[in-house]
Amino acid sequence: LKMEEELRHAMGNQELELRYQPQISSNSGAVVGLEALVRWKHPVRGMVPPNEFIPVAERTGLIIELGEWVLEEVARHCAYWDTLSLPDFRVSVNISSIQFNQRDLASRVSHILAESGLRASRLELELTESAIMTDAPTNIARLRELKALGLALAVDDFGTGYSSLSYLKRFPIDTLKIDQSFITDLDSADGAAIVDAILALSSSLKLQVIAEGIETEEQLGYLLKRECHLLQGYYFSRPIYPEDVPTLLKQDF
Ligand code: G
Ligand code: G
Ligand code: MN
Ligand code: NA
Repeated sequence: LKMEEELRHAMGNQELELRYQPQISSNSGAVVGLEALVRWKHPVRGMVPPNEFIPVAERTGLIIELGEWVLEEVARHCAYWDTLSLPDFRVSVNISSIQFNQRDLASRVSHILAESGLRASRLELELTESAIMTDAPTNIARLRELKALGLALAVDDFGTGYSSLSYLKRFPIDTLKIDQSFITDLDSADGAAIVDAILALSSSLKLQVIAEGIETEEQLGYLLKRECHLLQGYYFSRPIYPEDVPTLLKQDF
């Protein structure tokens, strides 16, 4: 209960901040996307990691408000970046299963886009595999409503859930995000086999694929050899402050 009250207070008190981690095209080496990641700068406890407060926000329903704040904050940052004539890039936002389960999610997102001026084509929503595969028949309609707004959809933590391949094919999704646990395990035969399987699947379903959690030269080398489209991880950059994004976007990786 204490954490819940503190989090409620934090949201009203500008204690939440966003960081952005780049997503790099393996073809061009350019930054083509940024993943927005929320942080809680607690006045006494310092940085509270999202793994500690997102579950509290989900349990208490605060995640709805938090998630909408993230979209608005991304819109605010994009409006600023747009004044700087930077190369084109997309921003990915994590959507909790609690948010995804709202019947009116698409109209809420549509409203935020309209109010904030954020172009839908700039935005990608990351939904976890388990969120979209739970009650898949219902979710097809919700995913279609979201897609109809003109944004992109990615399946986060792919490989950790239980995907029905027939639904995966019917869902209007754009990108699979290979879970970072499989990238960490790339040095084992099993890990590499799973990554290969996900790459083959995305190729046959004509989906984009991104590897996250890349930390080493070896992991990168493996993924480049297998023509993984997009790359993300500490090897390239940790999540950075919004102020540092313009410089990062001019970098070639
Ligand atoms: O940034 P970090 O790797 O510490 O994030 C830990 C977890 O918190 C990840 O599972 C990530 O998806 C989640 N997370 C980070 N930012 C957000 C956010 O804005 N919304 C939601 N729902 N989850 C987030
Ligand atoms: O669940 P999701 O994929 O949204 O989680 C992303 C989380 O992974 C963020 O908390 C981000 O800070 C973290 N992350 C990003 N790159 C790396 C990496 O290379 N290594 C590790 N250990 N974590 C990473
Ligand atoms: Mn994510
Ligand atoms: Na993930």
